[in-house]
Amino acid sequence: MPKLTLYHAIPSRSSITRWMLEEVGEPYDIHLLSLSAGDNRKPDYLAINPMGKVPALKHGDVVVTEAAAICTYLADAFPNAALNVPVSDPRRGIYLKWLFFGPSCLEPAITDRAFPRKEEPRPGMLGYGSYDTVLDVLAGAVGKTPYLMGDQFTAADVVIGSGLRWGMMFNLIPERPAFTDYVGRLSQRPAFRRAEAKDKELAPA
Ligand SMILES: N[C@@H](CCC(=O)N[C@@H](CS)C(=O)NCC(=O)O)C(=O)O
Repeated sequence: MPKLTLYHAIPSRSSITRWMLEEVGEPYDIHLLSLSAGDNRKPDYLAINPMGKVPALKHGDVVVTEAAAICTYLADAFPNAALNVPVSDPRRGIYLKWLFFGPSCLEPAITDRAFPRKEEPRPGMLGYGSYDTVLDVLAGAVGKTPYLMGDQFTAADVVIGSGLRWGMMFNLIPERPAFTDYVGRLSQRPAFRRAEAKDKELAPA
């Protein structure tokens, strides 16, 4: 079985993938980096991820970067965990939509909120359109069923749930009942709680 290693920093977006690894339930190693010490800009790490960003995942000889891609990859690589929607399933398209919605719509909408631009861009030029549209679309999706894919919890919930949780934590997303219920439900998952506890143990003092 090829070894899994997560290049991780606490706190950071790599916690999304730590949670995903806990959901998958396969053994993995952590390679902890200190962003404040600049470990992510050192040549040995740039050889793993030339972007100098965490997370990165090594699985045998394969290196995957970008949190949402790592979640997608893990869900497909370990189908027994039932965290993916297989290619043969017509629901795969919707599943992929949510996986991409995280980094292409939700995250930029949040970061633009945190760091407003000097000039208001035309909504047509923004991949996410408008902050309000992103939130309305998400509220409609997470308010109807327990998870984005209905009763099935998937990698898409790890990606979208992490974004919503982070946004609400920093008051960049309003605490609409649909969001607090959804994130509350996800936060009760044993894998999420394990990931948080393990990060707490490892976190630099
Ligand atoms: N698009 C990347 C973003 C990753 C990212 O920005 N990670 C931050 C930590 S939250 C980082 O590595 N920052 C260190 C730096 O840029 O020097 C992903 O989704 O994985």
